[in-house]
Amino acid sequence: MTAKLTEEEQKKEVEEACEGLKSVDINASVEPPETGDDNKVEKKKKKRNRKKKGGDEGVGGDDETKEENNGTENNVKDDLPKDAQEGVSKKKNKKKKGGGGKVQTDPPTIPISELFPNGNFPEGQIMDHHIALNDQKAKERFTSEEARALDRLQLDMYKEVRQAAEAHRQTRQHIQRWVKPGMTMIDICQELESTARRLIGESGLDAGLAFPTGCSRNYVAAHYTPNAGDKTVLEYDDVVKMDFGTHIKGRIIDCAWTLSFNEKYDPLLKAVRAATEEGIKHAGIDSRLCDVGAAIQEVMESHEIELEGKTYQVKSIRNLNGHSISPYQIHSGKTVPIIAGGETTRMEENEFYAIETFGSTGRGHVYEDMECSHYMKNFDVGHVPLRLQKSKQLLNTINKHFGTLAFCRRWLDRIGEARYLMALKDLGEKGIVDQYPPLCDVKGCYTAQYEHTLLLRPTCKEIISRGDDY
Ligand SMILES: [Co+2]
Repeated sequence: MTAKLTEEEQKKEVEEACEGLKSVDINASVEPPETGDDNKVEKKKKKRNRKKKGGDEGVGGDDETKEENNGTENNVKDDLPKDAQEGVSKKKNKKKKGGGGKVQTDPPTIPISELFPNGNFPEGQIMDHHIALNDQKAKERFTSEEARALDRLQLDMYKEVRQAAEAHRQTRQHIQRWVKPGMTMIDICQELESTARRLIGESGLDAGLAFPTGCSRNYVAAHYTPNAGDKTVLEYDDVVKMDFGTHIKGRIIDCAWTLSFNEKYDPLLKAVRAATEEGIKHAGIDSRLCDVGAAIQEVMESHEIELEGKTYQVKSIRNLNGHSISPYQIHSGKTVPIIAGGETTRMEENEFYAIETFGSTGRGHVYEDMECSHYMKNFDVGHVPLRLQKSKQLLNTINKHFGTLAFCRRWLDRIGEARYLMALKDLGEKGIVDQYPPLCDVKGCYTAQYEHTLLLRPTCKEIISRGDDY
């Protein structure tokens, strides 16, 4: 999930979008679904898998690319064809036992807590904080005994968010194997959400989905999920941003990938994936947000894609960004730009960040359009007395089921709410519940997204949501 546009931004975007609309011609031909699986995958040559334990970093060229394996599947990494990945994940499932835990089924049905009964959920990818090579002081700080002690104190919290991450990984990898063109977006969301609910062990506000399943297609970059009655079908030529969240006790994993079947979009996906990796690399305690944004844009915009004979430079979508995350608060104050010129504010120890980047073949900015599906209580609004009975009742329901986490209309439907649109509007006008309509670039263009959640631990950064898929 990404940030809401401010009113000013929104106005500007609409004006700009209207003034300079260039129609982009595309042929959305639909191809038979059976060809949908054989995605070509580029080989990464520079992959190195140096195993490393503990926080004692050696000296050397690019410290940040070092990674520690979490003992499960991260050594397989991302450069296998889809079919091969399937084989890998089946093998992986067999060895994925945590102290006598159960073995996952295919499709996955067993809660992560039962796979790892000792609570030792897989650690994410471990990287060094981004520091200048000659900054010996910073290096010592991250390896000090004090830093290690602080790190150990937070193990219980690490376990919660790692459990959420494992539920995310297993859910998304199931969806990646299962999803096919021709399915409706509602079917896809229901499969994803019911799987995630089981794996996370949904339980009130203590464990569950952190926000609705974004499945924004093509020129829609974010915040689309179908409402009831939406008949939209996934097409072979679609480029879909699959963005969903899990949480344990409010510790949120916000993580997204781009789903496509037609190989012609691979250069776009590759650009955005590389840009997100660049953002991850530049994140760290004391990193300036503006430097992360500049590095992301540099990588993103060094890529091109040719579609129907026309070459596009991939653009960073300039009014979308990553963000810091706090308990039960998906966007907690700091934004991580994906273009140069951002704020000089620095990242700090113990912060969680969603590093997400969006690339586009369109104008490279988005505006709000189409029917709204995503909503969320304003985190900072306290108790507000309400007169309308229906608004009161709806707010009680929201408080009970979602608290300050984002939700969608389908989720109100499934807990038995009906005829709530007026009340939702009322809560919106009173500033209690904010709307998050779909965010769109120009019609006809294509947008892609990759996103990971990371934690700036005292000793290292942990890419908690990392998997062997991305
Ligand atoms: Co996000």
